[in-house]
Amino acid sequence: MQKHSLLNPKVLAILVLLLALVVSLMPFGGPSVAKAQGPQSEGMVCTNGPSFNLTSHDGYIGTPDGNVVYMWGLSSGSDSFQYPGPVLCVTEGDTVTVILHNTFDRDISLIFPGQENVLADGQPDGPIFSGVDLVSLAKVAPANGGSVTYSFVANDPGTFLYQSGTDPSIQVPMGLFGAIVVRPALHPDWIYNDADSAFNPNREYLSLLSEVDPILSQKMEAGLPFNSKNYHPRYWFVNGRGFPDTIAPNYASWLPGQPYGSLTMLEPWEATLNPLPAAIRYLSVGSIDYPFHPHGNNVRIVGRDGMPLESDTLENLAFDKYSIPVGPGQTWDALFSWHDPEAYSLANPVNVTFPNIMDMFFGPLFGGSPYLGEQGAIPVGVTSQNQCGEFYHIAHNHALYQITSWGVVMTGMATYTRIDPPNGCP
Ligand SMILES: [Cu+2]
Repeated sequence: MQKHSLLNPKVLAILVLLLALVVSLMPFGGPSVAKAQGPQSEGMVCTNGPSFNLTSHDGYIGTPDGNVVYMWGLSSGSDSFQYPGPVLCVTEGDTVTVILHNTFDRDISLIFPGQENVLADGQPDGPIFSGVDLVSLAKVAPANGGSVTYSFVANDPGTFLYQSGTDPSIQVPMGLFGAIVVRPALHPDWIYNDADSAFNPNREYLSLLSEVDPILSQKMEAGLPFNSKNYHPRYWFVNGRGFPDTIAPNYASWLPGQPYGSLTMLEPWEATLNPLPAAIRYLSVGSIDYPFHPHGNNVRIVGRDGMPLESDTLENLAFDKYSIPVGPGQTWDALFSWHDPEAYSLANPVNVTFPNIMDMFFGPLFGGSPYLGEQGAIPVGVTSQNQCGEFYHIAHNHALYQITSWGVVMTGMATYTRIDPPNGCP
């Protein structure tokens, strides 16, 4: 019921009020949010370089409306199909090598926006023409088993994309893309060579935003042509998953081709115990801007498109932003801290009278208390997946038709921020 009336302004207003209590109210029966069991359960998953073998695969992804969609993807080494491709992590100054292996019956290639002097098989790479017609933006790995070796020196720290340079209006939305993270050589826990971009290395996240037109996927699966004038995405993803799959752990067993979650986890900022923010690297391979925001919180933008926000005289030009309009092909590097300014607790209660427990609607992640680290009574029959009184807060694309999946609302390009009590979840 509530599911279908989310766009009703009255319901939205109520939702905002309830979010002020930082109560999760999303009505879904999705996967539980696993507590971090290790560095790979949540957070950005690095495939470490500087040498990579990427092989094209086709496969299927699950979408929140119960559909299964044919996709393409790039996988590291002998890994099976995945969407999106691996996050290639390298260090400033590395000579990065990417060997692309093509198993498809069409040529494919990769471009590396933001990287300079890219070589393909040892020669300067660039667009390839047949007469006046553009054939490819980069040297191709020929169809049916061909390969090509790209290399470049990763001179600049920051967040970058790699994506297909051949027939990109087809091959990018079909899934041939991924992220590159270049870490500063001397300060791997900074985003840039700037102390103001320092982050907590246990709290590093990536949100790679993408979209899928299932009709394009059907045409490719059937080997039929597709007219890009008819392109019409119906699915919107964070790290290749739609909500609520976005908040499932990395490598969730029921999402074999979609290995990356996007739940952001952090503890309240504290001057000595928890002074460093989380890092969130936003990227988009979509066709239009996505107004993505952490909902009720600002992030601090410290860089865009692999360039730190500073002047020629190294003046810090970082700024706070509520909605991050991640444009096609852009990357935005953000720092995120969660502050608990009123410090409400049982000893310092919120100065309102709470409704009777039976008059409230309880979401599956609400633990029965509005206070961080506390759990209270929940009505009989309500199941809570709350673990230790932690808070959940939505982060989503504010173009609300893009938090749908072929019409199913409150799915798609949305994920959660999880705030744990100051000492973590026991
Ligand atoms: Cu919002």
